[in-house]
Amino acid sequence: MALGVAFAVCFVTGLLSHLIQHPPAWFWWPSRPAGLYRVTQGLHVATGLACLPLLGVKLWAVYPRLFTWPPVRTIAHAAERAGVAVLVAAALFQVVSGTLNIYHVYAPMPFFFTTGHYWVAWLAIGALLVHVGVQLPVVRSALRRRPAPNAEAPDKAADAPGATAAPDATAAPDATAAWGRRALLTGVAAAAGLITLGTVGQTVRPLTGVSALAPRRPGRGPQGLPVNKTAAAAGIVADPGYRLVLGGPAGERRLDLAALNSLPQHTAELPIACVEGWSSTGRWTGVRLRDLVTLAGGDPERATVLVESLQAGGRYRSTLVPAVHVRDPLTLIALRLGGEVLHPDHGYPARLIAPNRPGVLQTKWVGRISVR
Ligand SMILES: Nc1nc2c(c(=O)[nH]1)N[C@H]1C(S)=C(S)[C@@H](COP(=O)(O)O)O[C@H]1N2
Ligand SMILES: [Mo]
Repeated sequence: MALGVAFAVCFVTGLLSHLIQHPPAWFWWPSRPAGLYRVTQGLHVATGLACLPLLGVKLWAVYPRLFTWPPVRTIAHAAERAGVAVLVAAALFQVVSGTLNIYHVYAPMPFFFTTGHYWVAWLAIGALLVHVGVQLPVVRSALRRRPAPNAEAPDKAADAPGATAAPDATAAPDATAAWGRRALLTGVAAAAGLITLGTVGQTVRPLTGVSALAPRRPGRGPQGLPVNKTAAAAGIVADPGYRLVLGGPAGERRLDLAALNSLPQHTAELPIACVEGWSSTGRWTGVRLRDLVTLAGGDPERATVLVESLQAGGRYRSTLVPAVHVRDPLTLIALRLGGEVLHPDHGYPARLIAPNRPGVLQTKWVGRISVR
């Protein structure tokens, strides 16, 4: 049950993250609450990590059944076993690839992580639905049946005076029998709890101190924020001749830093919430994107905006900002973080910061803004 719940939450939050990054025409994602994505993606990574021990124990518990003889009895049995094979392979692929991704270990993944992780999620959830459907009668009777007092811990029951340690011939071969239900459940709950506590501090700030396994820590990094891509890695060198190119219905204009600083400045407390599950709040100051839209001759209530980085390549060099986020007064082209001029690794001279968006869409080193 715990594995099923964790898997379902992980699937739904992952799908949501995918839709926000690749929105189809029918999809709409609000700009408020500002920290919602931080919660949904935090849940995605936390439930995914909790699946490591849950899935491990599930596989260990059913392990003998994966190797029954004869392997196939009927055509229906063969189809069911093929479904289970897909489920096991896809589920393992998801938890392993997701974990490798948050620790930035890409060597064992000779494919683009995001694409693989997205498509195999559909395989896993499809195979899971088929599996649960096929096993529904078993699930139903198991949930209805109240365990007999002694069924809780077979080894204890065997020690009780007068009890005979006769093996239960009706029970399916099941590795959990050797352990006792309670010991097993306590063990897996402890493992899942430790993994969660050990990592969730990457986004739940009060737990940062106990999260020894967290790949990133909020508050840690230049100007108190973690950095994924440094300026050096992106090939960005500070250019004293910097001009922000602003294009729109009123034509194209170039704004140097003095011009940007002379526009009305606003401050917003907003998190960077990375798809990898870490997040950290900053106090950003800069120009409202909607003010730049007005300056470019666009309609700040309806315009969408393409934001492009000075970075020459890379998957995250540009983003399309939908109208809800453009019109939100919290959406800034930030020039400062915590009152200081942006650190080069945080996107100096200017970066996009918008409420309720994944980190990958918070473009750094902004060079061009096109109002549509
Ligand atoms: N131009 C550009 N902007 C970018 C990226 C990038 O690779 N290139 N990485 C993004 C990602 S994945 C995240 S999580 C945030 C991280 O911001 P930080 O490194 O300033 O904390 O920046 C985003 N902005
Ligand atoms: Mo990210």
